[in-house]
Amino acid sequence: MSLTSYQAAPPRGFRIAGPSNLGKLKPANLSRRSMNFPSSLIQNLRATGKIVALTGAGISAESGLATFRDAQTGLWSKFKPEELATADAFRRDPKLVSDWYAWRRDQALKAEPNAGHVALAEMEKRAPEFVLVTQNVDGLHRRAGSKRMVELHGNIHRFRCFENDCASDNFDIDQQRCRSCGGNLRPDVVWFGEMLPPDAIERAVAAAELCDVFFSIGTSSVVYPAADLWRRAKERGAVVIEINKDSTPLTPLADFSFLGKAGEILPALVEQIWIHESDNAH
Ligand code: BJW
Repeated sequence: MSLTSYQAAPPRGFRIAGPSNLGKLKPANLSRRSMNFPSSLIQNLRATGKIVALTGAGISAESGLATFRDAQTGLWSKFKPEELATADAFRRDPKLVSDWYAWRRDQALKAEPNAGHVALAEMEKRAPEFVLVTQNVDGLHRRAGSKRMVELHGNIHRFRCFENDCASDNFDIDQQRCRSCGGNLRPDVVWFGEMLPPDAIERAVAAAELCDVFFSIGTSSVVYPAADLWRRAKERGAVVIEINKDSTPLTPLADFSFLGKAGEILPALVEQIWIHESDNAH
């Protein structure tokens, strides 16, 4: 299949659903004025249930969370996220790194899932073998209703013992201390130079190698091993679709590349593939 790039026009009228109105996200609430997607893509998606969606920080941008490689604002503007997200940074200055994560945890709790998160939860209900693989640690996919998901880089809302990786979770969260050994607590996320949870990367690779359609959504495609998953899918014959506000190293290699916001493109796609189809059947 040849490379195709589309400049996505926003589907006007799609309603953004937070957790409280997830139950109301029925076909009637979705926009009728959708984008036009290529018919080969529509056929492909309708014909298969084996879909993997890999997401990155860009999908949470429309919920108001900073992406990883955006400039940070305010208090944190003098720090580079890449330099704070390492075990060395934590060893050097645990308070600085813990405070940064506390700030991000707070931002994530205040944020609401956006239409992109909701559309992926809807896709899961319609595609029988759908797997969501996320690099995000913010918990917004789960809050949007996604269930079949793999968190590759952990979860910012959990902690573990930094000093001894103590098996018990007897933690003093307020003091950020492990009660078993007295050591510092760290967020249960994957920093640069650390192995991904073996179970998570195994499940992600297996899903990528089995799928017929692989979406890469809102990720810069530069952090490995996540950035390699699309290649594994493509080598086994999957169609690779990218949705991103800007181009990335994947863009020239994807089968379809949609330049635009995930929160606008994904709901329009779900509507056209599954909801129009079921409407037409009645
Ligand atoms: C929108 C949008 C909208 C905005 N709509 N789009 C092979 C080759 C080279 C290097 C390596 C390699 N294998 C391993 C490495 C080393 C390293 C690595 O990849 N380095 C590269 C940077 C060069 N990888 C690792 O260290 C990994 N571990 C590992 O491989 O272990 C084995 C090993 C160990 C020791 C030695 C050797 C091997 C671990 C990686 C862990 C990454 N951790 C972080 C932090 C998590 C916790 C936290 O959140 O604080 O994960 S770093 C950060 O990057 C975070 C993200 O999940 C990850 C990816 O970022 P993401 O999501 O793509 O965000 P951005 O900001 O980069 O991009 C946002 C995108 O959205 C942009 O493209 C925008 O355009 C777009 N966008 N708004 C659509 N509305």
